[in-house]
Amino acid sequence: MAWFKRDTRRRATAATIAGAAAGVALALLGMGTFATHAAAAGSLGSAAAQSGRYFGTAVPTAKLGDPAYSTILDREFGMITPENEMKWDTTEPSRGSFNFGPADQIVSHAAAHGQKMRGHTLVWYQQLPGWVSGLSASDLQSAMDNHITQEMTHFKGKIYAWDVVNEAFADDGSGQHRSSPFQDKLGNGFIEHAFRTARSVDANAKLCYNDYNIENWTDAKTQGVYNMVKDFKSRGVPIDCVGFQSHFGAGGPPSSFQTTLSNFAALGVDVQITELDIAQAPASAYANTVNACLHVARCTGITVWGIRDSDSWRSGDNPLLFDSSGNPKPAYTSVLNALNAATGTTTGGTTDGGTTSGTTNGGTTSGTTSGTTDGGTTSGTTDGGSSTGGAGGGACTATYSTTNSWSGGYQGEVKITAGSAAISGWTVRWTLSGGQSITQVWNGTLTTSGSTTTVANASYNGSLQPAASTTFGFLANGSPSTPSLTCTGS
Ligand code: G2I
Repeated sequence: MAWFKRDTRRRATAATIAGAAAGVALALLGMGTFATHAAAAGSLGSAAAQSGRYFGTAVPTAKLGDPAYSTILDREFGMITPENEMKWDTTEPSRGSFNFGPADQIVSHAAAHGQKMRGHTLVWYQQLPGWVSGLSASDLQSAMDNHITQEMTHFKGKIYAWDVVNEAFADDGSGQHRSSPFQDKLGNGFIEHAFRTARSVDANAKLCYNDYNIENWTDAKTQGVYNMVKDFKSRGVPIDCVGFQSHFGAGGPPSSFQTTLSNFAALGVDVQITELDIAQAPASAYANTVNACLHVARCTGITVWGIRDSDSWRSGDNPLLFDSSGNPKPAYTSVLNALNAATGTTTGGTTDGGTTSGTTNGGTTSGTTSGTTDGGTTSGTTDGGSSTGGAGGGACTATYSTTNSWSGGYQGEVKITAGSAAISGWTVRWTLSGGQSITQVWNGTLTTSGSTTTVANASYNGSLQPAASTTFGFLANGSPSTPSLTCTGS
Protein backbone atom coordinates (compact mmCIF):
# COMPACT_ATOMS: atom_id res chain seq x y z
CA MET A 1 0.00 0.00 0.00
CA ALA A 2 2.95 2.31 -0.43
CA TRP A 3 1.10 4.46 -2.97
CA PHE A 4 -1.65 5.10 -0.46
CA LYS A 5 0.80 6.47 2.09
CA ARG A 6 2.31 8.75 -0.51
CA ASP A 7 -1.08 10.14 -1.46
CA THR A 8 -2.00 10.77 2.13
CA ARG A 9 1.21 12.69 2.72
CA ARG A 10 0.69 14.85 -0.34
CA ARG A 11 -2.86 15.79 0.56
CA ALA A 12 -1.56 18.59 2.77
CA THR A 13 -3.80 21.52 3.59
CA ALA A 14 -3.02 24.92 2.15
CA ALA A 15 -2.08 26.06 5.64
CA THR A 16 0.40 23.22 6.03
CA ILE A 17 2.02 24.00 2.69
CA ALA A 18 2.17 27.71 3.40
CA GLY A 19 3.64 27.04 6.83
CA ALA A 20 6.21 24.64 5.48
CA ALA A 21 7.15 27.02 2.67
CA ALA A 22 7.57 29.86 5.15
CA GLY A 23 9.73 27.62 7.29
CA VAL A 24 11.96 26.77 4.36
CA ALA A 25 12.21 30.42 3.36
CA LEU A 26 13.22 31.38 6.89
CA ALA A 27 15.73 28.58 7.07
CA LEU A 28 17.23 29.65 3.75
CA LEU A 29 17.37 33.27 4.83
CA GLY A 30 19.09 32.14 7.99
CA MET A 31 21.67 30.31 5.87
CA GLY A 32 22.12 33.37 3.72
CA THR A 33 21.51 31.40 0.53
CA PHE A 34 18.08 32.58 -0.47
CA ALA A 35 18.10 33.90 -3.98
CA THR A 36 15.61 36.27 -5.56
CA HIS A 37 12.90 34.11 -7.10
CA ALA A 38 13.39 34.41 -10.83
CA ALA A 39 10.51 34.39 -13.27
CA ALA A 40 9.40 30.84 -14.06
CA ALA A 41 11.50 29.35 -16.85
CA GLY A 42 9.70 28.24 -20.00
CA SER A 43 11.62 25.10 -20.89
CA LEU A 44 12.62 21.96 -19.03
CA GLY A 45 16.34 22.62 -19.41
CA SER A 46 16.23 26.21 -18.22
CA ALA A 47 13.83 25.39 -15.38
CA ALA A 48 16.14 22.61 -14.15
CA ALA A 49 19.18 24.86 -14.49
CA GLN A 50 17.70 27.25 -11.92
CA SER A 51 18.53 24.74 -9.20
CA GLY A 52 21.82 23.72 -10.81
CA ARG A 53 20.45 20.59 -12.43
CA TYR A 54 20.18 19.40 -16.00
CA PHE A 55 17.20 18.02 -17.89
CA GLY A 56 18.08 15.66 -20.71
CA THR A 57 16.75 13.13 -23.15
CA ALA A 58 17.86 10.08 -25.14
CA VAL A 59 18.51 10.85 -28.80
CA PRO A 60 18.99 8.50 -31.76
CA THR A 61 21.11 9.83 -34.63
CA ALA A 62 18.40 9.02 -37.15
CA LYS A 63 16.03 11.62 -35.68
CA LEU A 64 18.41 14.58 -35.75
CA GLY A 65 17.34 15.40 -39.29
CA ASP A 66 13.65 15.61 -38.36
CA PRO A 67 13.00 19.34 -37.83
CA ALA A 68 9.90 18.76 -35.68
CA TYR A 69 12.01 16.56 -33.42
CA SER A 70 15.13 18.70 -33.26
CA THR A 71 13.11 21.85 -32.56
CA ILE A 72 11.80 20.30 -29.35
CA LEU A 73 15.19 18.80 -28.53
CA ASP A 74 17.00 22.11 -28.76
CA ARG A 75 14.28 24.13 -27.05
CA GLU A 76 13.81 21.86 -24.04
CA PHE A 77 16.90 19.76 -23.30
CA GLY A 78 20.37 20.61 -22.02
CA MET A 79 21.77 17.06 -21.84
CA ILE A 80 21.79 14.29 -24.42
CA THR A 81 22.30 10.54 -24.07
CA PRO A 82 22.77 8.68 -27.36
CA GLU A 83 20.02 6.07 -27.30
CA ASN A 84 22.06 3.31 -28.97
CA GLU A 85 25.04 4.86 -30.77
CA MET A 86 27.68 4.52 -28.04
CA LYS A 87 26.87 0.87 -27.34
CA TRP A 88 29.36 -1.82 -28.16
CA ASP A 89 27.53 -3.29 -31.17
CA THR A 90 27.72 0.06 -32.93
CA THR A 91 31.12 1.24 -31.73
CA GLU A 92 33.15 -1.98 -32.12
CA PRO A 93 31.19 -4.30 -34.40
CA SER A 94 34.28 -6.39 -35.05
CA ARG A 95 37.27 -6.66 -32.79
CA GLY A 96 39.58 -3.66 -32.94
CA SER A 97 37.51 -1.94 -35.63
CA PHE A 98 35.83 1.12 -34.20
CA ASN A 99 32.92 3.12 -35.57
CA PHE A 100 32.18 6.34 -33.74
CA GLY A 101 30.44 8.03 -36.68
CA PRO A 102 26.81 7.81 -35.51
CA ALA A 103 27.69 9.03 -32.01
CA ASP A 104 29.93 11.78 -33.42
CA GLN A 105 26.87 13.22 -35.16
CA ILE A 106 25.06 13.48 -31.85
CA VAL A 107 28.09 14.97 -30.12
CA SER A 108 28.38 17.58 -32.90
CA HIS A 109 24.73 18.45 -32.56
CA ALA A 110 25.13 18.86 -28.80
CA ALA A 111 28.20 21.06 -29.21
CA ALA A 112 26.40 23.27 -31.72
CA HIS A 113 23.44 23.73 -29.37
CA GLY A 114 25.19 24.10 -26.04
CA GLN A 115 24.07 20.70 -24.78
CA LYS A 116 26.12 18.37 -22.59
CA MET A 117 26.48 14.62 -23.13
CA ARG A 118 26.06 11.49 -21.07
CA GLY A 119 28.01 8.55 -22.48
CA HIS A 120 25.97 5.35 -22.60
CA THR A 121 27.41 2.76 -22.19
CA LEU A 122 30.85 1.13 -22.05
CA VAL A 123 30.20 -2.30 -20.52
CA TRP A 124 26.76 -3.89 -20.87
CA TYR A 125 25.67 -7.44 -21.53
CA GLN A 126 23.13 -6.35 -24.20
CA GLN A 127 23.83 -4.99 -27.66
CA LEU A 128 27.14 -6.81 -27.52
CA PRO A 129 28.51 -7.95 -30.88
CA GLY A 130 28.73 -11.72 -31.22
CA TRP A 131 32.52 -11.84 -31.20
CA VAL A 132 32.71 -10.76 -27.56
CA SER A 133 31.05 -13.83 -26.12
CA GLY A 134 33.41 -16.16 -27.99
CA LEU A 135 36.55 -14.86 -26.26
CA SER A 136 38.61 -16.60 -23.60
CA ALA A 137 38.78 -14.89 -20.21
CA SER A 138 42.15 -13.23 -20.83
CA ASP A 139 41.12 -12.13 -24.31
CA LEU A 140 37.85 -10.75 -22.97
CA GLN A 141 39.70 -8.80 -20.30
CA SER A 142 41.96 -7.15 -22.83
CA ALA A 143 39.05 -6.55 -25.23
CA MET A 144 37.07 -4.84 -22.45
CA ASP A 145 40.04 -2.70 -21.44
CA ASN A 146 40.69 -1.76 -25.05
CA HIS A 147 37.04 -0.94 -25.70
CA ILE A 148 36.84 1.37 -22.69
CA THR A 149 40.14 2.99 -23.59
CA GLN A 150 39.39 3.57 -27.27
CA GLU A 151 35.88 4.86 -26.74
CA MET A 152 36.67 7.14 -23.82
CA THR A 153 39.74 8.49 -25.58
CA HIS A 154 37.76 9.27 -28.72
CA PHE A 155 35.16 11.27 -26.79
CA LYS A 156 37.51 12.71 -24.17
CA GLY A 157 36.54 16.21 -23.07
CA LYS A 158 33.06 15.92 -24.60
CA ILE A 159 31.30 13.72 -22.06
CA TYR A 160 29.96 14.92 -18.73
CA ALA A 161 29.37 11.44 -17.33
CA TRP A 162 29.83 7.87 -18.55
CA ASP A 163 27.65 4.90 -17.71
CA VAL A 164 30.77 2.79 -17.28
CA VAL A 165 28.86 -0.36 -16.37
CA ASN A 166 25.17 -0.83 -17.12
CA GLU A 167 22.72 -3.34 -15.62
CA ALA A 168 25.14 -5.75 -13.95
CA PHE A 169 22.76 -6.88 -11.19
CA ALA A 170 20.21 -9.70 -11.38
CA ASP A 171 16.43 -9.40 -11.18
CA ASP A 172 15.96 -12.68 -9.33
CA GLY A 173 15.80 -11.24 -5.82
CA SER A 174 19.29 -12.50 -4.98
CA GLY A 175 20.96 -9.09 -4.90
CA GLN A 176 23.83 -10.68 -6.85
CA HIS A 177 25.39 -9.89 -10.21
CA ARG A 178 23.54 -11.19 -13.26
CA SER A 179 25.06 -13.75 -15.56
CA SER A 180 26.80 -12.13 -18.55
CA PRO A 181 29.91 -12.80 -20.63
CA PHE A 182 31.80 -10.39 -18.36
CA GLN A 183 30.52 -11.84 -15.10
CA ASP A 184 30.80 -15.44 -16.19
CA LYS A 185 34.38 -15.19 -17.48
CA LEU A 186 35.90 -12.41 -15.39
CA GLY A 187 34.01 -12.82 -12.12
CA ASN A 188 32.77 -10.19 -9.67
CA GLY A 189 35.84 -8.02 -10.16
CA PHE A 190 34.93 -6.95 -13.70
CA ILE A 191 32.94 -3.93 -12.50
CA GLU A 192 35.74 -2.58 -10.33
CA HIS A 193 38.23 -3.25 -13.11
CA ALA A 194 36.08 -1.32 -15.59
CA PHE A 195 35.85 1.70 -13.30
CA ARG A 196 39.59 1.71 -12.60
CA THR A 197 40.34 1.48 -16.32
CA ALA A 198 37.88 4.28 -17.08
CA ARG A 199 39.46 6.61 -14.53
CA SER A 200 42.91 5.93 -15.94
CA VAL A 201 41.70 7.03 -19.38
CA ASP A 202 39.75 10.14 -18.42
CA ALA A 203 40.25 11.74 -15.02
CA ASN A 204 37.58 14.40 -15.63
CA ALA A 205 34.45 12.60 -16.78
CA LYS A 206 32.14 11.44 -14.04
CA LEU A 207 31.97 7.66 -13.82
CA CYS A 208 28.53 6.16 -13.16
CA TYR A 209 26.99 2.79 -12.48
CA ASN A 210 23.54 2.65 -14.14
CA ASP A 211 20.66 0.20 -13.58
CA TYR A 212 16.86 -0.30 -13.52
CA ASN A 213 14.64 -1.63 -10.73
CA ILE A 214 16.92 -0.12 -8.09
CA GLU A 215 14.49 2.66 -7.17
CA ASN A 216 12.69 0.87 -4.35
CA TRP A 217 14.89 0.97 -1.26
CA THR A 218 14.11 -2.46 0.18
CA ASP A 219 14.48 -4.44 -3.05
CA ALA A 220 17.34 -6.93 -3.00
CA LYS A 221 18.68 -5.49 -6.25
CA THR A 222 18.79 -1.99 -4.78
CA GLN A 223 20.59 -3.30 -1.73
CA GLY A 224 23.07 -5.21 -3.88
CA VAL A 225 24.01 -2.09 -5.85
CA TYR A 226 24.09 0.01 -2.68
CA ASN A 227 26.50 -2.43 -1.02
CA MET A 228 28.73 -2.40 -4.10
CA VAL A 229 28.90 1.40 -4.15
CA LYS A 230 29.54 1.49 -0.41
CA ASP A 231 32.36 -1.02 -0.83
CA PHE A 232 33.81 0.92 -3.79
CA LYS A 233 33.79 4.18 -1.83
CA SER A 234 35.40 2.53 1.21
CA ARG A 235 38.22 1.06 -0.89
CA GLY A 236 38.79 4.04 -3.17
CA VAL A 237 37.47 2.42 -6.35
CA PRO A 238 36.68 5.42 -8.58
CA ILE A 239 32.91 5.88 -8.83
CA ASP A 240 31.23 9.29 -8.98
CA CYS A 241 27.58 8.64 -9.66
CA VAL A 242 24.73 6.16 -9.77
CA GLY A 243 22.06 6.31 -12.48
CA PHE A 244 18.51 5.21 -11.66
CA GLN A 245 16.89 4.39 -15.00
CA SER A 246 13.35 4.83 -13.67
CA HIS A 247 11.27 2.96 -16.25
CA PHE A 248 8.06 3.07 -14.25
CA GLY A 249 4.56 1.65 -14.51
CA ALA A 250 1.56 3.95 -14.35
CA GLY A 251 1.84 4.21 -10.56
CA GLY A 252 5.11 6.08 -10.94
CA PRO A 253 8.02 5.77 -8.53
CA PRO A 254 7.91 3.64 -5.41
CA SER A 255 7.17 5.69 -2.30
CA SER A 256 10.72 5.07 -1.07
CA PHE A 257 12.38 6.55 -4.17
CA GLN A 258 13.55 9.74 -2.48
CA THR A 259 14.90 7.67 0.42
CA THR A 260 16.82 5.52 -2.05
CA LEU A 261 18.31 8.55 -3.84
CA SER A 262 19.20 10.14 -0.55
CA ASN A 263 20.79 6.99 0.90
CA PHE A 264 22.99 6.52 -2.17
CA ALA A 265 23.92 10.22 -2.15
CA ALA A 266 24.98 9.86 1.47
CA LEU A 267 27.66 7.40 0.30
CA GLY A 268 29.35 10.31 -1.48
CA VAL A 269 28.15 9.88 -5.06
CA ASP A 270 25.93 12.02 -7.27
CA VAL A 271 22.65 10.40 -8.21
CA GLN A 272 20.78 10.96 -11.46
CA ILE A 273 17.53 9.81 -13.03
CA THR A 274 18.82 8.50 -16.33
CA GLU A 275 16.05 6.91 -18.46
CA LEU A 276 12.75 8.15 -17.11
CA ASP A 277 9.49 7.06 -18.70
CA ILE A 278 6.16 6.23 -17.03
CA ALA A 279 3.35 4.15 -18.55
CA GLN A 280 0.54 6.50 -19.63
CA ALA A 281 2.58 9.43 -18.27
CA PRO A 282 0.31 10.46 -15.37
CA ALA A 283 1.10 14.07 -14.47
CA SER A 284 1.21 13.26 -10.77
CA ALA A 285 3.56 10.30 -11.21
CA TYR A 286 5.98 12.47 -13.21
CA ALA A 287 5.81 15.24 -10.60
CA ASN A 288 6.47 12.74 -7.81
CA THR A 289 9.53 11.44 -9.63
CA VAL A 290 10.96 14.87 -10.34
CA ASN A 291 10.29 16.04 -6.79
CA ALA A 292 12.11 13.02 -5.37
CA CYS A 293 15.20 14.24 -7.23
CA LEU A 294 14.69 17.90 -6.40
CA HIS A 295 14.58 17.08 -2.70
CA VAL A 296 18.03 15.47 -2.76
CA ALA A 297 20.88 17.94 -3.16
CA ARG A 298 23.15 15.46 -4.92
CA CYS A 299 20.49 14.46 -7.44
CA THR A 300 22.10 16.45 -10.22
CA GLY A 301 19.86 15.80 -13.20
CA ILE A 302 17.01 14.01 -14.88
CA THR A 303 16.95 12.41 -18.33
CA VAL A 304 13.78 11.15 -20.02
CA TRP A 305 14.17 8.22 -22.42
CA GLY A 306 12.89 9.93 -25.54
CA ILE A 307 10.96 13.05 -26.51
CA ARG A 308 7.63 12.13 -28.14
CA ASP A 309 5.60 9.01 -27.40
CA SER A 310 6.34 7.84 -30.92
CA ASP A 311 10.08 8.03 -30.14
CA SER A 312 9.83 5.71 -27.14
CA TRP A 313 11.24 2.16 -26.96
CA ARG A 314 7.90 1.37 -25.23
CA SER A 315 5.73 3.53 -27.44
CA GLY A 316 2.65 1.40 -26.74
CA ASP A 317 2.67 2.84 -23.23
CA ASN A 318 2.67 6.52 -24.32
CA PRO A 319 5.14 7.13 -21.50
CA LEU A 320 6.80 10.44 -22.45
CA LEU A 321 6.23 14.18 -22.02
CA PHE A 322 5.22 14.99 -25.62
CA ASP A 323 2.56 13.28 -27.70
CA SER A 324 3.39 11.83 -31.07
CA SER A 325 2.63 15.16 -32.77
CA GLY A 326 5.11 16.95 -30.51
CA ASN A 327 2.54 18.62 -28.29
CA PRO A 328 3.37 18.86 -24.59
CA LYS A 329 1.21 16.57 -22.46
CA PRO A 330 -0.13 17.29 -18.95
CA ALA A 331 2.94 15.52 -17.56
CA TYR A 332 5.13 18.11 -19.28
CA THR A 333 3.38 20.91 -17.41
CA SER A 334 3.63 19.11 -14.09
CA VAL A 335 7.37 18.53 -14.59
CA LEU A 336 7.96 22.13 -15.64
CA ASN A 337 6.03 23.42 -12.62
CA ALA A 338 7.93 21.15 -10.26
CA LEU A 339 11.28 22.29 -11.68
CA ASN A 340 10.30 25.94 -11.43
CA ALA A 341 9.06 25.51 -7.86
CA ALA A 342 12.46 24.15 -6.84
CA THR A 343 14.37 27.32 -7.69
CA GLY A 344 16.96 28.09 -5.08
CA THR A 345 15.93 25.38 -2.68
CA THR A 346 18.51 22.64 -2.59
CA THR A 347 21.45 23.65 -4.72
CA GLY A 348 25.05 23.74 -3.74
CA GLY A 349 24.93 21.25 -0.93
CA THR A 350 27.01 18.16 -0.87
CA THR A 351 24.90 16.40 1.68
CA ASP A 352 21.47 14.93 1.30
CA GLY A 353 18.75 17.53 1.28
CA GLY A 354 15.97 15.02 1.45
CA THR A 355 14.07 16.78 4.21
CA THR A 356 13.11 20.02 2.47
CA SER A 357 9.44 19.26 2.65
CA GLY A 358 8.30 22.79 1.93
CA THR A 359 9.30 22.61 -1.71
CA THR A 360 6.40 20.48 -2.87
CA ASN A 361 5.19 22.04 -6.05
CA GLY A 362 2.01 24.01 -5.84
CA GLY A 363 -0.94 21.97 -6.77
CA THR A 364 0.27 19.73 -9.56
CA THR A 365 0.39 16.52 -7.55
CA SER A 366 -3.18 15.49 -7.85
CA GLY A 367 -3.06 12.78 -5.25
CA THR A 368 -4.90 10.22 -7.29
CA THR A 369 -2.01 7.98 -8.28
CA SER A 370 -3.10 4.46 -7.61
CA GLY A 371 -0.47 2.28 -9.17
CA THR A 372 -3.23 0.30 -10.79
CA THR A 373 -3.95 2.25 -13.92
CA ASP A 374 -4.66 0.07 -16.90
CA GLY A 375 -1.66 0.00 -19.14
CA GLY A 376 -3.40 -2.05 -21.75
CA THR A 377 -3.68 0.45 -24.57
CA THR A 378 -1.01 -1.21 -26.58
CA SER A 379 -0.57 -1.44 -30.28
CA GLY A 380 -0.60 -4.27 -32.73
CA THR A 381 -1.36 -6.87 -30.15
CA THR A 382 -3.10 -10.11 -29.55
CA ASP A 383 -4.89 -10.53 -26.29
CA GLY A 384 -5.12 -13.93 -24.87
CA GLY A 385 -3.95 -16.45 -22.41
CA SER A 386 -6.11 -15.21 -19.60
CA SER A 387 -6.75 -17.50 -16.71
CA THR A 388 -7.64 -17.47 -13.07
CA GLY A 389 -5.84 -19.03 -10.19
CA GLY A 390 -5.56 -18.45 -6.50
CA ALA A 391 -6.53 -21.48 -4.49
CA GLY A 392 -6.81 -20.39 -0.88
CA GLY A 393 -6.06 -16.76 -1.71
CA GLY A 394 -7.54 -14.07 -3.89
CA ALA A 395 -8.18 -14.72 -7.56
CA CYS A 396 -6.70 -12.77 -10.43
CA THR A 397 -6.64 -12.87 -14.19
CA ALA A 398 -3.69 -12.09 -16.44
CA THR A 399 -3.87 -10.91 -20.04
CA TYR A 400 -0.93 -10.72 -22.41
CA SER A 401 -0.22 -8.33 -25.27
CA THR A 402 2.80 -7.78 -27.48
CA THR A 403 3.70 -4.10 -27.34
CA ASN A 404 6.62 -4.08 -29.76
CA SER A 405 8.57 -6.51 -31.87
CA TRP A 406 11.56 -6.48 -34.14
CA SER A 407 13.77 -9.01 -35.84
CA GLY A 408 14.96 -11.37 -33.10
CA GLY A 409 13.12 -9.80 -30.19
CA TYR A 410 9.96 -8.40 -28.77
CA GLN A 411 8.43 -6.55 -25.86
CA GLY A 412 5.41 -7.89 -23.98
CA GLU A 413 3.06 -6.58 -21.36
CA VAL A 414 0.91 -8.50 -18.91
CA LYS A 415 -2.08 -6.95 -17.20
CA ILE A 416 -3.11 -8.43 -13.86
CA THR A 417 -6.63 -7.80 -12.62
CA ALA A 418 -7.86 -8.79 -9.18
CA GLY A 419 -11.11 -10.72 -8.92
CA SER A 420 -13.97 -9.78 -6.65
CA ALA A 421 -11.70 -9.79 -3.58
CA ALA A 422 -8.64 -7.64 -2.87
CA ILE A 423 -5.24 -9.34 -3.17
CA SER A 424 -1.94 -8.45 -1.56
CA GLY A 425 0.33 -10.19 -4.05
CA TRP A 426 0.26 -11.96 -7.41
CA THR A 427 2.28 -14.40 -9.47
CA VAL A 428 1.98 -14.99 -13.20
CA ARG A 429 3.44 -18.16 -14.72
CA TRP A 430 3.81 -19.32 -18.29
CA THR A 431 5.97 -21.50 -20.51
CA LEU A 432 8.25 -19.92 -23.07
CA SER A 433 8.12 -21.24 -26.61
CA GLY A 434 11.23 -22.41 -28.43
CA GLY A 435 13.73 -19.63 -29.08
CA GLN A 436 12.19 -17.27 -26.54
CA SER A 437 14.18 -15.99 -23.57
CA ILE A 438 13.42 -13.06 -21.31
CA THR A 439 16.13 -10.45 -20.91
CA GLN A 440 14.46 -7.81 -18.78
CA VAL A 441 11.35 -7.38 -16.62
CA TRP A 442 10.00 -4.21 -15.07
CA ASN A 443 7.31 -3.75 -12.44
CA GLY A 444 7.73 -7.39 -11.49
CA THR A 445 10.30 -9.90 -10.23
CA LEU A 446 11.43 -12.62 -12.60
CA THR A 447 12.32 -16.22 -11.79
CA THR A 448 13.05 -18.72 -14.53
CA SER A 449 13.40 -22.46 -14.39
CA GLY A 450 14.02 -24.00 -17.78
CA SER A 451 11.25 -22.67 -20.00
CA THR A 452 8.96 -21.97 -17.03
CA THR A 453 8.78 -18.27 -16.39
CA THR A 454 7.40 -16.81 -13.20
CA VAL A 455 6.90 -13.12 -12.55
CA ALA A 456 5.77 -12.03 -9.09
CA ASN A 457 4.69 -8.54 -8.08
CA ALA A 458 7.28 -5.90 -7.28
CA SER A 459 7.21 -4.53 -3.74
CA TYR A 460 4.96 -1.66 -4.77
CA ASN A 461 2.32 -3.21 -7.03
CA GLY A 462 1.19 -6.36 -5.25
CA SER A 463 -1.84 -4.90 -3.49
CA LEU A 464 -4.88 -4.66 -5.73
CA GLN A 465 -8.37 -3.68 -4.71
CA PRO A 466 -11.25 -5.81 -6.11
CA ALA A 467 -11.26 -5.59 -9.93
CA ALA A 468 -8.24 -3.24 -9.94
CA SER A 469 -5.37 -3.81 -12.39
CA THR A 470 -1.66 -3.33 -12.74
CA THR A 471 0.84 -4.31 -15.40
CA PHE A 472 4.37 -5.56 -15.79
CA GLY A 473 6.44 -5.56 -18.94
CA PHE A 474 9.32 -7.52 -20.34
CA LEU A 475 11.82 -7.69 -23.16
CA ALA A 476 12.57 -11.03 -24.79
CA ASN A 477 14.66 -12.61 -27.49
CA GLY A 478 12.85 -14.68 -30.07
CA SER A 479 9.49 -14.19 -31.77
CA PRO A 480 6.32 -13.17 -29.96
CA SER A 481 3.56 -15.69 -29.36
CA THR A 482 0.49 -15.63 -27.16
CA PRO A 483 1.26 -17.53 -23.96
CA SER A 484 -1.18 -19.34 -21.73
CA LEU A 485 -0.90 -17.46 -18.44
CA THR A 486 -1.72 -18.68 -14.95
CA CYS A 487 -2.35 -15.92 -12.44
CA THR A 488 -2.27 -16.69 -8.73
CA GLY A 489 -3.29 -14.12 -6.15
CA SER A 490 -2.49 -14.18 -2.44
O1 G2I B 1 15.54 -1.15 -23.03
C1 G2I B 1 15.39 0.19 -22.63
C2 G2I B 1 16.68 0.76 -22.10
C3 G2I B 1 17.06 0.01 -20.83
N1 G2I B 1 18.27 0.58 -20.25
C4 G2I B 1 19.40 0.67 -21.14
C5 G2I B 1 19.04 1.37 -22.45
O2 G2I B 1 20.13 1.37 -23.32
C6 G2I B 1 17.85 0.71 -23.09
O3 G2I B 1 17.59 1.41 -24.29
C7 G2I B 1 17.02 0.64 -25.34
C8 G2I B 1 16.81 1.54 -26.54
O4 G2I B 1 15.88 2.54 -26.19
C9 G2I B 1 16.23 0.72 -27.69
O5 G2I B 1 16.21 1.53 -28.88
O6 G2I B 1 17.86 -0.41 -25.66
C10 G2I B 1 17.27 -1.27 -26.62
C11 G2I B 1 18.15 -2.49 -26.82
O7 G2I B 1 18.27 -3.24 -25.65
C12 G2I B 1 17.10 -0.51 -27.93
O8 G2I B 1 16.44 -1.32 -28.85
C13 G2I B 1 17.15 -1.57 -30.02
C14 G2I B 1 16.58 -2.81 -30.65
O9 G2I B 1 16.82 -3.91 -29.78
C15 G2I B 1 17.24 -3.07 -31.97
O10 G2I B 1 16.63 -4.15 -32.60
C16 G2I B 1 17.19 -1.84 -32.83
O11 G2I B 1 17.92 -2.05 -34.01
O12 G2I B 1 17.02 -0.47 -30.87
C17 G2I B 1 17.75 -0.64 -32.06
C18 G2I B 1 17.73 0.65 -32.86
O13 G2I B 1 16.41 1.04 -33.09
